[in-house]
Amino acid sequence: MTGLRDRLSLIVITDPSCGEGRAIVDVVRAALRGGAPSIQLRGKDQAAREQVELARALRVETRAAGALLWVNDRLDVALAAGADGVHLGQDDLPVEAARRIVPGGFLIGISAETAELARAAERGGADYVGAGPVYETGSKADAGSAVGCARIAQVAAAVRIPVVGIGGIAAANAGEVVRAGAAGVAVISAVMRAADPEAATRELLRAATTGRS
Ligand code: TZP
Ligand code: MG
Repeated sequence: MTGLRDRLSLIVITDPSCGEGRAIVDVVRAALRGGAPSIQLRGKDQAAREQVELARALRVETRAAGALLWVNDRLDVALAAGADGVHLGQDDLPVEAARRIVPGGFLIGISAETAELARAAERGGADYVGAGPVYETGSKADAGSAVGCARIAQVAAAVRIPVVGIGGIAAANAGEVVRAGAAGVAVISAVMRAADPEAATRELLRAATTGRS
């Protein structure tokens, strides 16, 4: 597993409400044991100070496992913690602006729910686009309605950079998202709220990579 496309086959996204009083770092450790190639720190209600501390802890774990570490929204936190990349939404820093202040090789993912937004992200220098919500999700209040696999196919056909599907994805439907053209899937609840995050990660990875071939 070396190329970016492979490393985007599964992005496990953290959520502070990861269930049953578990610490995020412990759930991430389990996901890494299950083979997660990418971890994204998403701490919507966490202060920068708390995020940077957590990001540093996750940096240690991801480096040991050979996985990529991404930070959602906060480029400052990503850079301060030595993450591999940042994931930006349409209301965050524009990708062109972010590019001006990151070191060479730093990765930038952009949320783009339409083919047009995906093309703009690619033109601006994004390394991948995240598209969704593919299915209904309870994990993001303002996620909007499900766009379905047909939209994933449209977005994937519009750009050359990898597309990652997000929203309501679990082992049972990850394969169809990848067959529609996604390089991989990003999940919160399917791992963060799983009784056994290691096994859940392994299953998701199997489903996502089987969907490819
Ligand atoms: N962006 C679009 S849907 C979503 C985000 C962050 C939430 C994904 O969470 P889940 O639990 O995998 O549906
Ligand atoms: Mg965002």
